[in-house]
Amino acid sequence: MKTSAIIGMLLLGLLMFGSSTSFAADQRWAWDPDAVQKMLYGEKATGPQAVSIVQDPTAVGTPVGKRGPETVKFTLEVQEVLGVLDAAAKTTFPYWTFNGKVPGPMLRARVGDTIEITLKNAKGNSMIHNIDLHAVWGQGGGAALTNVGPGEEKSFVFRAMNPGLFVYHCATPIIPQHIASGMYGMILIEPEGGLPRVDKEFYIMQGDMYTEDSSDPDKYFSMHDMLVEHPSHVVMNGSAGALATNPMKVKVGDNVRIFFGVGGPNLTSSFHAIGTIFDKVYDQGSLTAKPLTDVQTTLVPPGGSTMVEFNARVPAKYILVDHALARLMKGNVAIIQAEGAAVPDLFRAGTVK
Ligand SMILES: [Cu+2]
Repeated sequence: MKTSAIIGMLLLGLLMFGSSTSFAADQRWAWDPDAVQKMLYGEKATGPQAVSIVQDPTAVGTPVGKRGPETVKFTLEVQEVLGVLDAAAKTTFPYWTFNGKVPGPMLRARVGDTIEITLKNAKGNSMIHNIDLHAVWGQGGGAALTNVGPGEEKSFVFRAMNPGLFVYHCATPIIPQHIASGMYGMILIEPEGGLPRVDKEFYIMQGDMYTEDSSDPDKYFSMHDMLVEHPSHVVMNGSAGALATNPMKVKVGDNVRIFFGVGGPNLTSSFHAIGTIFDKVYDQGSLTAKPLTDVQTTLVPPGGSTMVEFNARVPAKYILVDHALARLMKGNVAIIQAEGAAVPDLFRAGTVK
């Protein structure tokens, strides 16, 4: 039966039962084509109907500890999904992701490990994808060996030669479009002996996104805006404001470590936490150089990272931003909430008695 015929019958039915109280309240169905559409086919996949692509910031993998070099295997699947771009604005975006989340999974290994990477491209996807890991010595960081069409998978093996916190991303033309659509993540290569223990670790990445200017809640990629480097959205973990709506929780006194990276493709982050000072900054994601100490704001370029640590000395909502603060207005914010008793010796209202 043709759609028009179905709608015609539906309208006739509504008119016939129009005298009943419940249907009287629903009279709008009879003249609102959008409402009829919704009744027949369900909600359009917008806003909350789209899936969340926000990576769990506590998904930091397993620390390597004191073990020796081993063989480790990671499998990533490229998933092209309609995701929530901004939950408050009820907007969506056609994301391209590693494992359905932005950033992709945090991979964790140690220096000297032999690492097998398998990249799958889910059936039903529309694009070719690959993976370039900055931890790799080899052509394209692995991209040359992992070009996969929909339904395909490819693997390669590399030896982790340098410790550090490294970005990975898709490097399929048009590369910055793949990155701006969500295809980035990080691989941590721990030094011999592992990293010092802390109480809480978090995994956060910043990205800049470019959508066409329209009133439609379903946003689409704008090549023009990407080329002129004029983002509509700047995000942490893929979706505007998501890590502020659902703050990360720590206790007062916890030593906190953040693995922070920038997928880009274009913007350098002036990474800053409002209400605290970074006790340590492992600048540029180098884990073999001595950390900087007592830093307010640190630069993180696209395709780069930093590892920062601070003690949550007082209860507060520590607000993570790029201190190029116009980007806060474009969705770039996260909150670490430290819960516990006040520490008036460090911070209090009023005057000195
Ligand atoms: Cu891709």
